[in-house]
Amino acid sequence: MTNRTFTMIKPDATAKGHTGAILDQIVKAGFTIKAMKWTKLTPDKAGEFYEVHKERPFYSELVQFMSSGPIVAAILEKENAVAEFRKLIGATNPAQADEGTIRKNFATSVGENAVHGSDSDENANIEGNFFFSLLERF
Ligand code: FUP
Repeated sequence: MTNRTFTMIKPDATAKGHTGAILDQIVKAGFTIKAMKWTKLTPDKAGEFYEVHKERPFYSELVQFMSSGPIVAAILEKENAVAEFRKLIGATNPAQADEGTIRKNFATSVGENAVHGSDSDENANIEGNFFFSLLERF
């Protein structure tokens, strides 16, 4: 699984009409789309996805935000995908993100930071399985 990662284009970015531009940047960076869907998380599903952050002070705000509008969920493939994609999206806080990264280009704050990218191969697998059945990935 080391060549796959999982991403979401978050509600702030879909609401602002950045979906196409973000997908274009991802594909131009050499990632292949192996699964993709336009969907919306319920608060319960968002809470489940971010369960690991349950004790953090920003958890309820995060759950509220991530269920506030549509998202794009996708499984991406590239050699060394997890690390390469983290590099492409930039730091969690867009103010600290490098020039040209997706978060520098499209995010507005730590909370509303345009995209998610898995932080390990193990989580990429878990997160991909959260959204996609075997019939929905290629
Ligand atoms: P990242 O892996 O870069 O998405 O960042 P984290 O796993 O540290 O955080 C997950 C999500 O929690 C972030 F995308 C946004 C949210 N968050 C906040 O809202 N406030 C914080 O201080 C840190 C994270």
